[in-house]
Amino acid sequence: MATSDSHSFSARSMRTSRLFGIIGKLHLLFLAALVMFPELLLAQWNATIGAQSDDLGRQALAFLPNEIWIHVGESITWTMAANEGHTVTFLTSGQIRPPFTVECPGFSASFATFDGSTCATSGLLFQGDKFTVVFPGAGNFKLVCLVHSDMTGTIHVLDPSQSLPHDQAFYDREAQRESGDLLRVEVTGVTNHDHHLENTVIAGHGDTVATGGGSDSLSVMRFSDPEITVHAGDTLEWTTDDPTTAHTITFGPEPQDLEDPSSNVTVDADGARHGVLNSPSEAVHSGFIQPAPQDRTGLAQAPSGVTRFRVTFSKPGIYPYICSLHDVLGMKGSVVVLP
Ligand SMILES: [Cu+2]
Repeated sequence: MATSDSHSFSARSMRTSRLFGIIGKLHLLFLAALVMFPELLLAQWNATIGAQSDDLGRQALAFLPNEIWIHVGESITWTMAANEGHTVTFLTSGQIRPPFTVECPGFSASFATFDGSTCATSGLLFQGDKFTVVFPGAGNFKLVCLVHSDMTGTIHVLDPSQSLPHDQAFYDREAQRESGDLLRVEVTGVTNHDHHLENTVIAGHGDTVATGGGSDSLSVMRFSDPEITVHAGDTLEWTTDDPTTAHTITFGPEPQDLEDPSSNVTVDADGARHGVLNSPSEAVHSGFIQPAPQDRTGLAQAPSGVTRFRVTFSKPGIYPYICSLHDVLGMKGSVVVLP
């Protein structure tokens, strides 16, 4: 017993000393490489993605900051700071924007290289996730989130002969300032008291803010009147006031297909979707309620968005509902239907 123990101990210590020898040589090789190729000591920049209020209801949909100047060969690591999912995506010039579920060719887990020739994207990132992109060539590159169309930025990759205008401390301060400004944006109509119409709920509010690097937006992931009372036979209308973010009004279990309305939804003459519920156990799903995207000269115009969903309640009861995209952020409500 004792013999085999001491034998395995000496074998282990020999292996350990050999391992240290190898590490020592690698260390020397690394130092030699730094002397010969000083560009290996390149700066590594940091930025954050998203910011949110403590109750998760206010989501800053933004790269913070959304404009960064770096040198060729350097990298930027983005860290997710919000529960709403985002992507870090660099499309090639003129590339058709793909849905975030499709990703672009070159999809990477936590690291990508982008020089403008092949698109690079992360998958859907959540709170705490990190994604690093290395930029081996000079250029001015547009940064986008494939989930949120008003969430863009610019990375200026300069030749080492050019001086950089800012340091990391500046970007850290800028990220703080921009996220604070976004989360404090005053959004009108957040409470239903601002609305003169009866039986209406605002399903999401938002605002878009521009910077020199691109655009940021704020979305309030809440229903304006989360507990509303109506009478049997009444029709309640949900309207979105968010310029970009989609929401749903979903009674019953969350469907597989979130984008399209459930088969029991009809379309009113004015284009609004409409469902009828005869008991709290029935299900109806609005599909995405979202305004039309901004149009661009020279391209086919986008169709009008579907921004309203109506539900007629024929029987009394308590009808809970969610936004199936943002229920995890607390976007839920209920309708109390009195006789
Ligand atoms: Cu929502």
